[in-house]
Amino acid sequence: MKHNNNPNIIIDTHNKIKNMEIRGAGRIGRAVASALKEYSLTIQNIENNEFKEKMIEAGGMLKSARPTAVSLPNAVNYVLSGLNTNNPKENIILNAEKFIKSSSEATSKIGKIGSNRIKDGWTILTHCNSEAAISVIKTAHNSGKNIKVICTETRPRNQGYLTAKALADEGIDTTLIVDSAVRYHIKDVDIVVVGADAITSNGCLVNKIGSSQIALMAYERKIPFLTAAETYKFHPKTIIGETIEIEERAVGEIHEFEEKYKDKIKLRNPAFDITPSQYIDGIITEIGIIPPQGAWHIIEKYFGNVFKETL
Ligand code: RI2
Repeated sequence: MKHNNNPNIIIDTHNKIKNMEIRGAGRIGRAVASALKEYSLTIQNIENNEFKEKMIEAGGMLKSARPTAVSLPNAVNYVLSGLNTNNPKENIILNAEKFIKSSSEATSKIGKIGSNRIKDGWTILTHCNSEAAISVIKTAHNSGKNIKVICTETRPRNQGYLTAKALADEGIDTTLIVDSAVRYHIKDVDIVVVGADAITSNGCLVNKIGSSQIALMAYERKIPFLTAAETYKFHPKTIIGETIEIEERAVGEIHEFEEKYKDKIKLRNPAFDITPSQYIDGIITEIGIIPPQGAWHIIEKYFGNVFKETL
């Protein structure tokens, strides 16, 4: 990727996503939409192909920041679909604003819909740090339900601490546990709600590493396992057989062994895993809770025309 030809706003956003200063699938989507809008405003001459070429190059650079969360390419493609119109600059700006607004609205709709699944007195288990899952939990709490939440630490980057603090700030009864303690605590859990980095056309969930083993434990205990996923978390290309790349992050995030062991002990750091659809009770979207089997229809409905691949 040619960094030199890309302006600061695009390089900065790319770097912040890569080093996880900007993280969480929804936030990443909104950040790239906003960066593309700001960048388009800096390009004066839009009469020739240069505008289009520059925007496409910027979109490509943003897409390359992290490989797994589909909100990233979906947001870029949605914004750049404005290039195929008579007023490309105007429509890039409009699309970026529309994406950011509808993403925020989707999170609160998911909160309202998902909170209906939570009963008074229940304990919810969540993993990592998901705006959409937190919206479900907060809405249940704000509607007067007396709930408790168990948050996993979410090694290696410990995003569970962010979730625990956000919930405690709302006055929600919050407990933080290490990831390996989930099976010990699952007897106290009534429902699991996690976020989503991508949903495939066959209804599988790609989410933070550890999600799939939690789903398996919930299945064993017959506890509902739900994922909260805006419709832009559905992966259009899985419908044509593409598979999703699981990001492997730097192993230094896990541990730094002393010199003596560096060549002797391998470290692996996959950031996401795949939960098969049979362990998922429902996908909470802004248009309702759909069964995993409904994922194909969502992709067809939302990505058939709107989210065209422009790169
Ligand atoms: P929202 C996060 O990934 C987590 O896996 C989380 O479940 C998902 O994004 C969705 O988050 P990371 O960026 O969009 O921390 O619901 O690797 O906020």
